[in-house]
Amino acid sequence: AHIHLIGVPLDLGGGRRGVDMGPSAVRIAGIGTRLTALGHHVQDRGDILTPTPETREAGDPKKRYVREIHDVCEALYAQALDSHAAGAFPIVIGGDHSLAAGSVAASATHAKRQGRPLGLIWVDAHADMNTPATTGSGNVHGMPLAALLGEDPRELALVGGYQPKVAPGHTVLVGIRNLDEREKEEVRASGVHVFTMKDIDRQGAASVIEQAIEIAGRDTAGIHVSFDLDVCDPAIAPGVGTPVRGGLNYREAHMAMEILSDARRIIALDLVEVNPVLDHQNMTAVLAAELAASALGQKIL
Ligand code: DIR
Ligand code: MN
Ligand code: MN
Ligand code: MN
Repeated sequence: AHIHLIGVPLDLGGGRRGVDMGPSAVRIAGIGTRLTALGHHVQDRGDILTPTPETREAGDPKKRYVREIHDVCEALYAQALDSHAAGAFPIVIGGDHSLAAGSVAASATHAKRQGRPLGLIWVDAHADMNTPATTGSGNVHGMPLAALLGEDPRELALVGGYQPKVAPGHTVLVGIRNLDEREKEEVRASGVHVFTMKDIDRQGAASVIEQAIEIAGRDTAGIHVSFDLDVCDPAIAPGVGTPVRGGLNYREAHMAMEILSDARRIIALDLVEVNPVLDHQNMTAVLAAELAASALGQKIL
């Protein structure tokens, strides 16, 4: 396939600095050469220009830096939509997860042009379904899925000029284990399909990812996978914005990507929240690069 790498060194959505180094770390970990070795034609489109938090005012404490994040998401939307229109597969390397308001919007528009809705699999320790009304932190990286499904925060919901981008019936959360109390109510009321870490413990990662593909793939133009590295256990991915114990182990993470690859329904991939400041020997970025390879056809045998 033709693959476009798009770096988004966005570090405005989280509470701790460092994820702006994620795109660089994942490139240094060899994502390009790993994908080229699989026979793909890889084009690195460089980074989307993103402001540094120290140079801006946070603004509304319930949605810090939302204006700046909106601008970055619009630029990413245009770039990722170009990739889709050129027949390429965009891999967006973050940066904090609020960038998904742009990347998923591009995939939704691409699907819409084919007359069908988008399927979305959100792989994350968190649900990212807070809104300015429910957030405790004011950190916008806890809100992008709410924006994609609904109206708030409106600056992100309206990226690309329309809302919503995805329907709850085509949206699946996988691996969640850390929700805020008010966010739990939002998730329950939304009608999205949820596979928590407990579901993975009980049913197995393979079964869960197969069910997720079935739900997100049914009657859709394709599936966007938005992968927050914090879904992985801190033992294998310490370098993330917000580590949470009890996540996917190394083989579960790879197997999820391998099964997604085998299903041949993915049209775009986000790899977000890599934070080299907290990492050991770039291992989280290396994991992200390896997982990209598994998602794009690397086979054990
Ligand atoms: C928390 C943390 N739910 C918040 N969210 C994170 O600030 O809204 N998402 N870390 O990745
Ligand atoms: Mn996230
Ligand atoms: Mn997360
Ligand atoms: Mn706008």
